[in-house]
Amino acid sequence: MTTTAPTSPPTGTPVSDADPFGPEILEDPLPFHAALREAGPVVHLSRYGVYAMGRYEQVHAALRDWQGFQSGAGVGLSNFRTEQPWRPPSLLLEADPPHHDAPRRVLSTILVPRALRGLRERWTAAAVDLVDGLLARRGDVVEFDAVPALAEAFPLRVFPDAVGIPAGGRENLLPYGEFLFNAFGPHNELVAAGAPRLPELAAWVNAQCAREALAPDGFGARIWAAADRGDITPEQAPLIVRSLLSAGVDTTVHALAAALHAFATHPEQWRRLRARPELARVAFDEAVRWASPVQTFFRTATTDVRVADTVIPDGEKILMFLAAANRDPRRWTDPDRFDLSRDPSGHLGFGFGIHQCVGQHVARLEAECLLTALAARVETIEVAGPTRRHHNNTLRAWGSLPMRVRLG
Ligand code: HEM
Ligand code: OVM
Repeated sequence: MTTTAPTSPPTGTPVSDADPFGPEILEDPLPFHAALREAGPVVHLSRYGVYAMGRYEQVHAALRDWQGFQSGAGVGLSNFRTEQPWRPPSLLLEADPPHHDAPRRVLSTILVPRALRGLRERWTAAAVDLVDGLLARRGDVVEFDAVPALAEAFPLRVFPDAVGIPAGGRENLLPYGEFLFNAFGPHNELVAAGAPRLPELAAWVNAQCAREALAPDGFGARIWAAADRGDITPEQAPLIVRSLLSAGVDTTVHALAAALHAFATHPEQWRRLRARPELARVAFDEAVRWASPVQTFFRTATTDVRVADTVIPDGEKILMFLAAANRDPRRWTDPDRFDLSRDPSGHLGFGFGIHQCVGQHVARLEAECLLTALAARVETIEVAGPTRRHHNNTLRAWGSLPMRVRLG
């Protein structure tokens, strides 16, 4: 058997020395995504000794092939076969069948659309209340920063209550997620900057996962009830609650920010939504396709796997660019257009296959409630000043989105 040094790709495979986790590409990843797609179906990233895929066809195929592209060795750069994970691995995200099966079944039952029906009324009222509070101030033109005022405020108002965690300490949720999503990337400055607070944040999150910490009627209590029924073990329950607190906040915050930015820069699409508020759901999926708030995840080759003409050796890491696939012109007409009249289904912003986002119905319900409440009161929405990106190794995020809305 021959061994391949991690930085030398099979001959014929295109090589890139770009750093997709460096500040230039995080500021504007689109040119790199285009170059990656153009270079070939699979590219070797010499800087990290990993393979990368940016075309829809190959990313989709890898997401479907969980036998060849495993998650159990971690979905970040770190390879759990050789490196110690920074926290006990997720029983969903970082697990393969058969271990993945029971936690996945439990969580998908708790988060299916019909199980969320009872939340719609409460979340609609919460959205109307938030929007009214923001717009009540003065006159018929209002300015605010949409990141804290809407994109962060709404999920933080509804999601932790739905999980059933106590009120104290919720300010830890976003910083914890911020660290977690940085930690899927290389150990760069973004990870180093978050590290000092990690022990405190992780201890708080873990404490919220205990049965005693959780309200009797939330997602968290339903996970513990599944343990009582024997569907999962009592040791698994707190880790599954941890998945909700890990994956359920920053993702929706940045997705909502992306949707608000999309509308603020596409006034004709806002008019469409105003005329037909039932487009809110498809608008959110189109925003997730267009912006891909979760940009990337890794897999690990379980054997020598062939992608086009490249054989990726067993144990090598593969970086899948969901964001690049979501704008692949081979799959999408006019991929860079944010367009409510397209059918965005099949986008990879929530992943695909056995790990496809189990919380997607929660995310869509949040977005539907907030966008509908806004559309009912806001005639026009525009960018009101310099916007600022927030850099994260996995998330495409806004730090600030100054906006001006005209009521009507
Ligand atoms: C999985 C994106 C919201 C919980 C995923 C995956 C993606 C994703 C791309 C697939 C990961 C992979 O294949 O390795 C998003 C986006 C969201 C969002 C863009 C918001 C717009 C949520 C919410 C929750 C959640 C609200 C919780 C209620 C999870 C969990 C997994 C997951 C637990 C792992 C599922 C598994 O491995 O079987 N998400 N997510 N997500 N998501 Fe989401
Ligand atoms: C988890 C988890 C953490 C981060 C992201 C995610 C996008 C899942 O702990 O299961 O899915």
